[in-house]
Amino acid sequence: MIKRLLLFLLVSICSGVTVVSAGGFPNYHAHFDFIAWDKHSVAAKVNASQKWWQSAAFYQIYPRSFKDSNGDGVGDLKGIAEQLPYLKEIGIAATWISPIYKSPMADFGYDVANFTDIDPIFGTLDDFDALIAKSREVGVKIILDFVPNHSSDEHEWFKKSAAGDNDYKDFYVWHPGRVVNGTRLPPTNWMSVFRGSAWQWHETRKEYYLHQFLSKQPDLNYRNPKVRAAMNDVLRFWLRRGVAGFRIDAVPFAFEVAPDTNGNWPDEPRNDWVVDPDDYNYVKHIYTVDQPETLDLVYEWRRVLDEFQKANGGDERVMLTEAYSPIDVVVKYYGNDTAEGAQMPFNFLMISWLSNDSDAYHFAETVNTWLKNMPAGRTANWVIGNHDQNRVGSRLGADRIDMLNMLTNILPGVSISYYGEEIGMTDVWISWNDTVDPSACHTNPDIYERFSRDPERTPFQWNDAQNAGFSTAKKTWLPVADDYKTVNVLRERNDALSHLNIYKQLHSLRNESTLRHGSVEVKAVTQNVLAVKRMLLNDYTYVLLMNLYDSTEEVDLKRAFDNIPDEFEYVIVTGKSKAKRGDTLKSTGIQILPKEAVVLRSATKLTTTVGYFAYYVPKNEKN
Ligand SMILES: *[C@@H]1O[C@H](CO)[C@@H](O)[C@H](O)[C@H]1NC(C)=O
Ligand SMILES: *[C@@H]1O[C@H](CO)[C@@H](O)[C@H](O)[C@H]1NC(C)=O
Ligand SMILES: *[C@@H]1O[C@H](CO)[C@@H](O)[C@H](O)[C@H]1NC(C)=O
Ligand SMILES: *[C@@H]1O[C@H](CO)[C@@H](O)[C@H](O)[C@H]1NC(C)=O
Ligand SMILES: *[C@@H]1O[C@H](CO)[C@@H](O)[C@H](O)[C@H]1NC(C)=O
Ligand SMILES: *[C@@H]1O[C@H](CO)[C@@H](O)[C@H](O)[C@H]1NC(C)=O
Ligand SMILES: *[C@@H]1O[C@H](CO)[C@@H](O)[C@H](O)[C@H]1NC(C)=O
Ligand SMILES: CC(=O)N[C@H]1CO[C@H](CO)[C@@H](O)[C@@H]1O
Ligand SMILES: [Ca+2]
Ligand SMILES: [Ca+2]
Repeated sequence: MIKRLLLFLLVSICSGVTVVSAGGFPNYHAHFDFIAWDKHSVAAKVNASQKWWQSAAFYQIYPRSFKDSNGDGVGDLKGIAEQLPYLKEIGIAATWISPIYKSPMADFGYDVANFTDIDPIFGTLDDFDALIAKSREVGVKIILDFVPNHSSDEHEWFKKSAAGDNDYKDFYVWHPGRVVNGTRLPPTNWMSVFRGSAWQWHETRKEYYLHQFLSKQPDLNYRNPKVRAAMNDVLRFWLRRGVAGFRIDAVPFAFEVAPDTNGNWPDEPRNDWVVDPDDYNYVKHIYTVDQPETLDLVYEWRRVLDEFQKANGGDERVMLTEAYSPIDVVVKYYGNDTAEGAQMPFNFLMISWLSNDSDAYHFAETVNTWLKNMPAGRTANWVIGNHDQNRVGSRLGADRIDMLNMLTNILPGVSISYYGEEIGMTDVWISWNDTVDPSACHTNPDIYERFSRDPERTPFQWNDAQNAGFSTAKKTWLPVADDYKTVNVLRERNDALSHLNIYKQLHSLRNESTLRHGSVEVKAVTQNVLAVKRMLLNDYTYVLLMNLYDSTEEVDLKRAFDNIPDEFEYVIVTGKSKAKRGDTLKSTGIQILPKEAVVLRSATKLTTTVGYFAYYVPKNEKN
């Protein structure tokens, strides 16, 4: 998703928000279906047989930047295989890898020329098989990025479609265009996400084809059952090779509105506030995103995964779907009463709603909105960064990296990290000359920084050697951050309070039964302090406290929450704390220093369900 698009969607997302009252956490249990509030039979609700992914930690690898094994300055599959033990070390269950398919790289792999082959820059199918073998040995699952909306114009399907080959004629979205006053014009006013018309004239076929992204990325025609079958076969190809599932790219763009009986589409209405006629938001995207047919498609892919598992056994295969759509649309991707969808429709609220001046009320509202809107029996997920967003340390503050890692890992459900978040990597300024991201290169030196995604895609920082240990090349595909001598894995392993060690502590804590099965309550205890309470009957209570600002705050947990034990112990502290791990404290009069974040564990186990509120039950799904 390019940033411009995100900004627009933000407006529509934000307009529907209900604000959580400042006077305390409202009594939501009537709306929270997934949270069974039943104080008489709480214990019976703990179901220890969670599926492997339901409280797992996921990690996104941007393959060009993770590890280069052959010194050409670009990361590759052998590099990833070599470093899988690192992911195991930090507690990752599965990693999703941005596209590695054969591609002319007009959009760094999001323009696929062969969905069932590996691009030589990343290696070969044999290297992929070796990666899977290694992943089984190490115990970190591999998830691939699936790019269904479009192929490259260099894909065989497109070449055949353009040549009018009968079998492929309708694989893409074609139209002869409109003739107005003797001039040929595109069929509609639809816009490309990367500026300009979404229609490109094709000289051979003498028709326009649709491209919601670059003109080198023609949209596949999902109204053609042959296209759906061909893409289902792509999923099966990788399932047979051993992947644990797919992250699905740009889902909302899969369908456009159906054409009328004459084969024509309607124009989209104008957005009056946009004057630049090449801007994606010049029109309102009512016919080109979030069409209702998209849900069927997602459910169909899930059936492909489930059928494969039924036939071949093994752990449940998973789907993560990317959609920066309004929350009522996003949660539908989970499925409905009769059809299963994605186990993890990405929760982008922390990316879309939070800024560096968000206060604790705003944080609480962001978290609770997801919990409140998630359908019954589903599992939450928490994302703070990806390859399309400025890094979380740059967006929300470098001195808040630890507290944000704490938040995504103490909340119930799945945590998803973007490579580098665990060591505190921040955006790297990239000069116009070094800029390679097409969404920036299509602009000009004065404005490219607003569009560039290069700053969040720089090489991973392994150690303080040349190119941060990423590559032995003279020049890497993007420059390495200047801070690599201090921000790197090797140094942080040896520093007890480094970002990396705090991240590792969080990931071992996630396996505690309270954090896997316990209830959750999230609230602002003051304007600056966010608190997350996790509790489970017959087990320890955990509390995360994070002070977002530079004041020193005093917190009384007994006033903030019901049923709080008298004594706690610090289980995770950061470099901002005076307290040490293992220090004990009373639950009243807790001092929280500027930007301090701590995880506390009660000294005693919970024996009563008084105030037992917001019980989170990640139910197993139907088989
Ligand atoms: C836990 O889930 C499994 C699988 O769905 C089910 O068979 C079992 O009965 C559940 N146990 C409890 C205590 O609900
Ligand atoms: C795509 O790659 C596969 C290798 O998995 C190869 O067999 C096939 O011929 C390729 N398809 C095209 C259209 O090039
Ligand atoms: C077509 O020509 C007519 C008459 O000259 C003019 O009024 C109209 O605006 C033109 N339409 C377009 C789309 O240029
Ligand atoms: C679930 O979604 C499918 C596909 O959109 C639809 O056919 C079915 O009617 C839906 N079921 C319910 C209960 O809404
Ligand atoms: C947020 O970021 C802006 C721009 O970088 C900066 O001016 C501002 O001081 C920051 N605010 C906080 C609360 O850190
Ligand atoms: C960018 O490249 C141009 C042309 O190669 C060169 O003249 C200019 O000095 C370079 N600018 C920087 C900041 O490196
Ligand atoms: C998590 O806890 C279970 C038992 O509660 C144990 O079998 C498993 O090995 C633990 N996993 C990790 C990664 O510590
Ligand atoms: C949401 C989104 O745009 N994701 C990817 C979709 O495809 C485009 C074009 O290939 C990529 O640039 C995006 O990263
Ligand atoms: Ca390489
Ligand atoms: Ca499409």
